[in-house]
Parts: sequence; structure tokens; C-alpha cells
Amino acid sequence: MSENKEIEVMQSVYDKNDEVAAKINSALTKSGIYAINVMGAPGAGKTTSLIQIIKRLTDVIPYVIEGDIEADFDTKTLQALGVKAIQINTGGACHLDSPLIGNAVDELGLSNGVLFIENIGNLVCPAEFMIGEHAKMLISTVTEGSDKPYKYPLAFEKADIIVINKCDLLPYVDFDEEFFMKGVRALNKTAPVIKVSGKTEEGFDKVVSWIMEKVK
Ligand SMILES: Nc1nc2c(ncn2[C@@H]2O[C@H](COP(=O)(O)OP(=O)(O)OP(=O)(O)O)[C@@H](O)[C@H]2O)c(=O)[nH]1
Ligand SMILES: [Mg+2]
Repeated sequence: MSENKEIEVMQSVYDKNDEVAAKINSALTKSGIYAINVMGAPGAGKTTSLIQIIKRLTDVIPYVIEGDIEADFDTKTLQALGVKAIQINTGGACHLDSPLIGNAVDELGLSNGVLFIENIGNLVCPAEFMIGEHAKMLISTVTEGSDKPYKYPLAFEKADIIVINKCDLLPYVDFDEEFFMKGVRALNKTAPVIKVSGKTEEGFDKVVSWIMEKVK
């Protein structure tokens, strides 16, 4: 009985969140904004990847909403590079939700560009909540190990593009790409999987081409 009640509450939390997310998504579309929910484990290289992507974007204005439990280092780093970025601190919550994004979108005053929303570093909860995005980008890394699609399936299943970061470290870790890809493709047949390195900057041109295709 108590188990039933818990399911009902969670369902209503998801429904309410998705309702707000749909409104944000349609308002962003009307303003000419393509929004990407950037997900990945803590330290996967979400901010590093955003910097590499943004510096390669041409003819498109980038905006960033940075989600962290505490602190604003990533926002400050992006602002110092001239990027219009604002910070959301959840104060404990392990994912961003759509009411939080609704407020940040109003504050940023967006039009015609790409909005990157860096979610809280977490390979689980962010994948469960729509936040008004048009696409989800998952940043995985060779240092996390090749079993992650098997252990954290939802993030891999929901991703529209999967970036494998830290490929400069491949000689030092036993990342089994074949096993990783087998796990990914069992969950997700279509998302492109692109190998990059935030250190050597390899691979980001392909990520940017994918984004520009979508923005068109
Ligand atoms: N060797 C190597 N280090 C990287 C690469 N990408 C990021 N790093 C390092 O990894 C650390 C974390 O990178 P961030 O970009 O801050 O990661 P994040 O996912 O934004 O982290 P949180 O926002 O804290 O979840 C930093 O010390 C980066 O310099 C890479 O491709 N290769
Ligand atoms: Mg970051």
C-alpha cells in the first residue's frame, strides 16, 4: 500500500515537470533557440567540452546555464571567455528541473542561438527529467570505464549524441571500446558516438557539425 502511494507521488512530480518542460521548449523554439541538455558524471569534462564547442561555433550565439549543487567556477570561466552564462545552484538537488530552467531562461533573455544547459554532474537523475531541451548530449569518458552503458543505461538510452572524452588518456587506461559500443547500441541505435579530447582538442569539429545540422 505504502509502495503504491510513493509511485503516485513520483508520477505526479514527473508529470508536472514535463508539463513545464514542454512550455519552455515551445517558448525557446519560438525565440529561435536550440537547447542542449549536457549530461555526464562529475568531472567528465562537460565544461571543458562546452568551451571547445563554443569556440568553434560560427554565426550562432551561444548561451550557457550552468547547474551545480554549489559554487560558480564554471560560470565564471565561461563569462571570462565572453560567453553569456548564468549559474543555478540547486543547494543539494542532484539534477536540474524545468521550473529552475524556466526562471534562468527568463533571466538570460535569449534569442536566436544555442542554449547549452550543463546539468549537475551525475550519470543517473539528470536523464530522468526533461528541462525544455531539444536534444540531450551525454559526455562519457575513457577513464570512467567501458561498462558504464550497462550500469547507467538511462543516460545512454536517452542521449541524442554521445561524446567520449579524455581520449588522450587511452594509452593509460584499459578502455574496451568494442564492449562500450556493444552496450551503447543495445540501448540506443541512432545517437552518433564521437571520440574527443578536451586536452588535444581532437574530435570537437564533428560535434559542432552535428549541432549545426540540428540548428538549421
Ligand atoms: N586529460 C584530460 N583531462 C580532461 C579532459 N577534459 C577535461 N579534463 C580535465 O578533467 C577535469 C574536469 O573537467 P571539467 O570540464 O571541469 O568537468 P565537468 O564535467 O564540467 O565537471 P563538473 O562540472 O564538476 O561536474 C579538469 O581538470 C579538466 O582539465 C580531457 O579530454 N583530457
Ligand atoms: Mg562543469
